[in-house]
Amino acid sequence: MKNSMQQTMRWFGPNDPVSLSDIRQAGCTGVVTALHHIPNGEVWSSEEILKRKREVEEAGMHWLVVESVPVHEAIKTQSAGFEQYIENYKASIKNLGDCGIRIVTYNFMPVLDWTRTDLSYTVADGSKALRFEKAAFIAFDLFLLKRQGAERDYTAEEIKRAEDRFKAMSDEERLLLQRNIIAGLPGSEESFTLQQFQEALDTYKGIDATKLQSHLVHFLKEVVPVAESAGVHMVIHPDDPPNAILGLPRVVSTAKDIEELIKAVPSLHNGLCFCTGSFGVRPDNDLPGIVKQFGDRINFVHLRSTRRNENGDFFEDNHLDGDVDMYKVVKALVEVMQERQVDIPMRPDHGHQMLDDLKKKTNPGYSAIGRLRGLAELRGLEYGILRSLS
Ligand code: DNO
Repeated sequence: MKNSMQQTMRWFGPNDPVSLSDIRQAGCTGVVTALHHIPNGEVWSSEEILKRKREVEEAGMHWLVVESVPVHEAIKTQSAGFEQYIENYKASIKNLGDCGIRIVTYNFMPVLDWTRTDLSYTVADGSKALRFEKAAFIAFDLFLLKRQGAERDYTAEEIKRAEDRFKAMSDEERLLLQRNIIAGLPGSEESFTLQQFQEALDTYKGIDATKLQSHLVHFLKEVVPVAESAGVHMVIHPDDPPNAILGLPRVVSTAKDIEELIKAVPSLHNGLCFCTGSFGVRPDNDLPGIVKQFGDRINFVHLRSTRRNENGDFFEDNHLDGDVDMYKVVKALVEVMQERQVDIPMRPDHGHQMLDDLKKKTNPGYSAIGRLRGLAELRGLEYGILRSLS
């Protein structure tokens, strides 16, 4: 038997409009979930973990990956109380390991988890996708947030485009843009008003990329040994989008960034959540190359494809379209799995809102049918690659 990707979907817990039974019917054997009801920074008790684990198992699947145990902002900025938050994090990891959950995803993005400007961008076939439009994002920064010194981050041409874009927006469109950026996308643990958002940005004053990276390395040096003895693989999720925004530093956007983290903490339990959607936005990221380079420590995979244009905008295309060469990526992953003799969990990351889901209230990116389509296409792609090996 050849090793192959374990097919999973993300489940946001009992309030998710997509049920465990839906996920099972999509052909998944695994579930990716988190205890979203536990406030960021508190310890996940074994009792709560086991309760969720049982729920998933009763639906005929396994809880394969935690996405995410969130890293408290105090840890990223090393501000008051951060040592205690690291201790709490260690306790959660130990409890997860004790309960048999072996893969934990997290990110180290300041303030915001993933960021988009448009959550219902209609593509040519009539389905709706998520999009990051640079001019709209700059318009938010300059004219809604009015961040001090923001104009220094952009070219005159970018500012002009943002001005024109802003002028053409109605009040409702401006409000919606603001909400899309700061009200929290599914899975992110924070949600802000404009004022709170500015205050959160201010906590990064004086923290550049070098400093943020040293905070991340400190966190890893503390947590990875605990993960190792608990039998847990930590996998960091790359920045989305993979470049600096709003004057905030970014430290997990390229192969070089990952290399530095590994150099600082070489344990194989310091691993990578390989997300083609995040890395793929940068043309200078060689995705199959990243799989080959870090194959020994990729323990979770997010597959999705973005399509970018020359203005720095991108939208989430169909899983096999867009700028990501999904064939080469999956082929490289298949090779890594045969070499390591492991099955790596994969989830179709996001999907278009389509068919019946267009009439429903869905979590942006996480509707059932779009992800089902993505998973089905990826499953077929991997199947073909595996068959061609024998
Ligand atoms: C977006 C997700 C991210 C991811 C976190 C990991 O859809 O890929 O929210 O879960 O960044 O910590």
